[in-house]
Amino acid sequence: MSSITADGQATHAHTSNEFGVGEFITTYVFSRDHKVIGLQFLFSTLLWFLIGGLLAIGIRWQLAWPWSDMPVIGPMLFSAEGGQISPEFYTMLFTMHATVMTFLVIIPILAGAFGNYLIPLMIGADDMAFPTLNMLSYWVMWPAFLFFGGSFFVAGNGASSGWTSYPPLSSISEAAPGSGLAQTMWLIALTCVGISSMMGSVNYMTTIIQMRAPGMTMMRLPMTIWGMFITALLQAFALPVLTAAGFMQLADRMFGTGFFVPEGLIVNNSEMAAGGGQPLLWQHLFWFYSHPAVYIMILPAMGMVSDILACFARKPLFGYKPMVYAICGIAGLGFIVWGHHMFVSGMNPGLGMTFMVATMMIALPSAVKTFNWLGTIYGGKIQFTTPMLFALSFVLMFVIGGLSGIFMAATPVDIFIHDTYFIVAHFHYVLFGGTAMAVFGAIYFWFPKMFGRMMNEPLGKVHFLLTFLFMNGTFFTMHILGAVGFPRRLADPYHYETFRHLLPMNQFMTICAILMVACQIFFIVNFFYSIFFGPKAGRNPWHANGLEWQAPSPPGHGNFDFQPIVYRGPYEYNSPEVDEDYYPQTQPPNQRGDTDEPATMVNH
Ligand code: HEM
Ligand SMILES: [Cu+2]
Repeated sequence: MSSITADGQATHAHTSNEFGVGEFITTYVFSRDHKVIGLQFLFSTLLWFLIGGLLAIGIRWQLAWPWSDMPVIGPMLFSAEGGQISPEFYTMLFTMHATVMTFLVIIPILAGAFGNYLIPLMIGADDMAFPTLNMLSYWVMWPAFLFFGGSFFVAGNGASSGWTSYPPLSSISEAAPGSGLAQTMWLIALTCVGISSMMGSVNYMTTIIQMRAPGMTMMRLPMTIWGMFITALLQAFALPVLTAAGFMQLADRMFGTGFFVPEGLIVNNSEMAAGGGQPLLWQHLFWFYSHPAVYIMILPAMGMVSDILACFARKPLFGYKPMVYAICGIAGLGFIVWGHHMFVSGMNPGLGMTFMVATMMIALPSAVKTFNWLGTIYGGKIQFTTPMLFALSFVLMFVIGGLSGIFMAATPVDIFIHDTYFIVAHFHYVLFGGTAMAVFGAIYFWFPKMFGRMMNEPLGKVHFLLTFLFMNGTFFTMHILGAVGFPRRLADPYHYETFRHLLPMNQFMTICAILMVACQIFFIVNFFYSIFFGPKAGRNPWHANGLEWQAPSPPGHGNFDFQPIVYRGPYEYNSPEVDEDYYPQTQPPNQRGDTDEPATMVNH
């Protein structure tokens, strides 16, 4: 399966006349090669990123220019209303925006794209432990793509009970226009995402435990791999709960069970048949998954940022072991704080207090990570490359998002700011300012490995600068709105006189948001141009230490053209033992010299 010829080319390479349709399908479509699967995830999720971004513009349009014709799309969709967004459509927009971003972009781009691409390469394996399962984990995403995508074309134009899918709106088909078939399709799609992630996580855990190259001890793993490993554990333990809960909600809708439907509920003047259930039970089950899920959405990003920071500060990562323990601490605590999403659900104040304290404790390992990143760059010879700029902004934005989290964790404060734009500000700082910026950085960083060519630096910097500016213009303002109580998930907050003076601020944010989406053109052009015409990269263009940089760019089938043997951790930059300012993990000790050629000698 993974034989390699001497020049590092995959044995699968054939001349074009030998290359049949069947071969094309097994190589590029139903491929079992982790790199192809990783790229499949990358391209799919980037496409959904664009769709999710456009949905967000729809939301922002309504908040800036409420009840005015939406250009182009408005007349197409709502000719009867003269091109206005309807309240139901607005509800669908924020539901599907969040759904797409969470389940089709952030989670699969981190675990699916980067997890797949990087894990075997960074630990020195030729592929994943279960290549077929890996292939399935991508292809099970397709029913999810089709069901989520198809739900736009049925009654309601898409599910509309929020990405949190709270009952009774989500459990009763008659509750709202989007509660019918669209909601059923949403639940089926979610189940597929769940199954895909579970297959992925089993594979990642096994691969990281079993397939590491000789010498690659757990404490020599790059932070990216630690992030992916702990994320896989989180997925394995939290996801079954959500998937089961999704089935229960489907059963409530399709088979008349009453898990989440309360007794005596009256909808459209008729009493619901099934009852005796608990809407709050859904909230518990949902957040028991979805709080750990926010760490699924950031731990791999933290890992990738650690690797990028160390590489471009040309310094060892500050406090490797505390960083590993901090990831474990965040993940462990992540399981006992879900109740902070339910402070205003009428829970026992004693319980609220417990959740509050537990949540605040997460700030400790988070701070350990932040200080260690600062320690890493402190005094370093910083190279301000595009990936480095994105990684630095991750740290900055994560600090803002983490601090607003502590405000919300305090129950008395949260009672005031719950369901306001403050919450929206918080999670966009961690998810867009944090994870999405890290993902951009990671794309610029590993692009040369993936495609064998470099991306354009000046274009990358323009992309960074504009995204960073407009991102803050859009999301920072949300804190201010939230602090005065501006509600989230409402099609027309200006219905209330108190919020009318906030309209200009909202218009500012919408303009920033439109510009933020628009400036992604710099990324799109750079990305596709560089795939074909970028300057050739060589094996190790950044002079980094990780194993992936010793493989050919792009690596052939089976990854390495030599057996990698690991002598040290990945962060030995500026080591006194060698002349260069980097010291690859595979370079045998005492062997000075050209590291462009992979080290094949073993001398213990
Ligand atoms: C220091 C760490 C953090 C703390 C203390 C914290 C705290 C909180 C609290 C208390 C809430 C609930 C607020 C409410 O609904 O009234 C919340 C919501 C949220 N947090 Fe965090 N958080 C932290 C980090 C993160 C991270 C790293 C992410 C994602 C990567 C994240 C994503 C979210 C999301 C998506 C929501 C809103 C969910 C929704 O209602 O739709 N948080 N956070
Ligand atoms: Cu949470």
